[in-house]
Amino acid sequence: MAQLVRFGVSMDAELLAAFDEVIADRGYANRSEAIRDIVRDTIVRADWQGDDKPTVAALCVVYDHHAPDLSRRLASIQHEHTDEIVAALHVHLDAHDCLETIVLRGAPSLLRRLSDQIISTKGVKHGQLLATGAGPRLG
Ligand code: NI
Repeated sequence: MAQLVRFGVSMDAELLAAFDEVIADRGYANRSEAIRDIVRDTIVRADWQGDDKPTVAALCVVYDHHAPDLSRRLASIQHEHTDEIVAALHVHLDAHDCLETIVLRGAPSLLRRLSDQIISTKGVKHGQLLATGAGPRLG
């Protein structure tokens, strides 16, 4: 088990009260758990600003599969990036729209470029990259 370190934090009382209110609304059991999540989020954001640590992400796109040539183009992009694409989930939302969640792994700049390429493909209605992270650095 990892070594646990305790440390003290000085903070304005009003700021702490506002923080306690927010974390209670979100369902945190205590400040420590909320602060651990903030620290992890800070590390994930820093990793995405750099480019030296491989990371993970989920790209979610919605598109009309009737758009000319779109399904073939999206499949083609994915077949060109089998090293970065771990898995894909395809849901037929209704008679027209499809939702795809594509799980990515690799260098942040590469994942961003791949995500931009997919989202900017003509006919994709909406797309969003969830840049996240994993591994021992997150505790
Ligand atoms: Ni579909």
